[in-house]
Amino acid sequence: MILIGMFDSPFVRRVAVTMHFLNMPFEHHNWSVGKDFELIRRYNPLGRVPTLVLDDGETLIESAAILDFLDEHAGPERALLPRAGRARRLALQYMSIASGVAEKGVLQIYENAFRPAEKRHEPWVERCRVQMHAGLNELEKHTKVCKEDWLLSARITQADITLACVYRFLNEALLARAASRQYPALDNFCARLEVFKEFRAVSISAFSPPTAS
Ligand SMILES: N[C@@H](CCC(=O)N[C@@H](CS)C(=O)NCC(=O)O)C(=O)O
Repeated sequence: MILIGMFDSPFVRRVAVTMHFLNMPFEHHNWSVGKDFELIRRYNPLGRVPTLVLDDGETLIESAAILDFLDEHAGPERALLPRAGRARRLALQYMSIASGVAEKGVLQIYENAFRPAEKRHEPWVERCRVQMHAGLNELEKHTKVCKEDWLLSARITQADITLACVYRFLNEALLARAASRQYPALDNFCARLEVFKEFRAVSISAFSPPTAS
């Protein structure tokens, strides 16, 4: 399989980390949504990442849909999203908040990367910032009271992977510039996950925002 997209995207990274946890080898095309836009569009009509090209040439887009495929491919015993009930509901809830937070972070970055200074609209950026921090506060609350090693059960789930990838991305791209230690429970929880070989295998170096061309 070929995974398209840079690992400093939390959406790409959660797919890559998941493939490592599920022992699914892949080739990586480290293409940028900025300068490699036309290349990505050959595989994904939206020109977005992650995009996963399967061995038979079929192409999957949208990280949630890709993760769904990977879980199905891994089988019910190894799947990373809990199968049913409250654990599944909560996992999806945490993943939805984390993805929403990531999207709000990406929008703030794109405001600078893709929009000329005179066309930027600070109230819109501030709205994204408020939404991002509200989501992070919610995740901080859940992480603080979580009694097990993982958010939902005695084993790792997709909620843990998604949360760690999103938080790392935000730290690299946005939060480090703000006051540190805003989210101590998230700091501790995510640092613990980053030590796993599956996370280390998908390392991100210094974050650099995309450029428009
Ligand atoms: N909902 C999408 C979000 C993916 C996403 O936002 N990808 C960004 C990179 S972090 C992207 O492709 N940006 C280029 C664009 O949207 O034009 C997913 O989960 O796959």
